[in-house]
Amino acid sequence: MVDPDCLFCKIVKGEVPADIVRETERTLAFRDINPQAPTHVLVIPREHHRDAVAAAIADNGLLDEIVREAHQVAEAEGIAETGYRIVLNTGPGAGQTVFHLHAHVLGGRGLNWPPG
Ligand code: IU
Repeated sequence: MVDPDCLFCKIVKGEVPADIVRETERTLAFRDINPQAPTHVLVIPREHHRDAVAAAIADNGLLDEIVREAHQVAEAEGIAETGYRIVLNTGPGAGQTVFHLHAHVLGGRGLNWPPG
């Protein structure tokens, strides 16, 4: 499923450029254009799902794959040992601005808790 108006679907199709760091059959990982940490990569499914909950309902196993890919990104970036954060903003009130599931992978600096 593809949403023709979705920016991340356009990245998947190669219509909008992105700094891609990893690709699998079902996922893509690229650097966030507005990084909030030394490592800030987004892992997305190629298929369009508006958020993590929609993906979990529609496709058993896809979220597992997103998390596994997030860890592969962390390994490649050298932040897996120290620790990193996987963020799934879900809904506008939580700061979701792009309605195509994306897991933020953040690390390379101290990360405070609670988040803002
Ligand atoms: P959010 O969880 O929906 O707020 O995250 C959307 C992210 O997508 C945000 O961190 C943006 O900087 C990022 N992003 C991007 O990497 N490339 C783009 O073309 C656009 C947004 I628009």
